[in-house]
Amino acid sequence: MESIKKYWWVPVTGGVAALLAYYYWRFIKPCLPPPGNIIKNPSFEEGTSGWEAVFGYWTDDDHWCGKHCFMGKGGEDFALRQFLELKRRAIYRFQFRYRAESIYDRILVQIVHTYSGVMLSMMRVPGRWGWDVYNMGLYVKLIYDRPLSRGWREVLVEFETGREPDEEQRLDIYLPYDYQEYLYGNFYIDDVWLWFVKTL
Ligand SMILES: [Ca+2]
Repeated sequence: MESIKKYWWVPVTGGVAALLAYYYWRFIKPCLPPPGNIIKNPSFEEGTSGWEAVFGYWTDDDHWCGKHCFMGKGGEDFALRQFLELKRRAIYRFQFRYRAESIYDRILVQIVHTYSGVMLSMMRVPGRWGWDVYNMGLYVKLIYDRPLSRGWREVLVEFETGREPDEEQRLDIYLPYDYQEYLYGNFYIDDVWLWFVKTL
C-alpha cells in the first residue's frame, strides 16, 4: 500500500503526457507548415499579404487552421496568385486544404513558369471529388485528396520541376474562364504549403 501511495503520480503524469501528446498531434502539428515551406502567409492569418491578383474574400467565417481562410464567393470570380522561386530539376510537394460548397466548381491550380508555360496543373474534376494532374510530361503524382472534417478536404501532390534556367514562376489558383465565369458555391481555402523535397 505504501508503494501505491508513493507512486500515485506515475499514472497521473503518464495520463497528462498522453493528453498533451494527443493535443499536439491532433491540433498543433497539422497546422505547422512543413520545414522549408515557401508559401508566404500560407494560412491567411495575415490578411492577404503575400498574395496577389486576389479575387475573393479574407474571412473568419470558416478556416481549417488559425482563425481565417480565403473564400471565393458563389456567383463571383475567384483567384489567388503568389510568385515563387523554385529550384530546377527538383521534386517538390504541394498541399492545401479546402472546402467546396458545390461539387461542380472547376477550380484550376497551376504552377506557371512564365517563359516555358505551365509546370504543374491540377484541375478539380466537376461532378465528383478528385483532381486531374498534369506536369508537361514530367513526373507528377496525386498522393491523396482526403476528407478531414466539417466538409474540409486536404490534397497533396508531388511534382518535378523542369530543366530550364530560372525564370519568374508563380502559383495561380483560379477559375478557368473557358469553362465558367463564376463559382457555383462558396470555395474556402487554407494552409497552402509548397516545399522542396530533393534535387534530381
Ligand atoms: Ca488559416
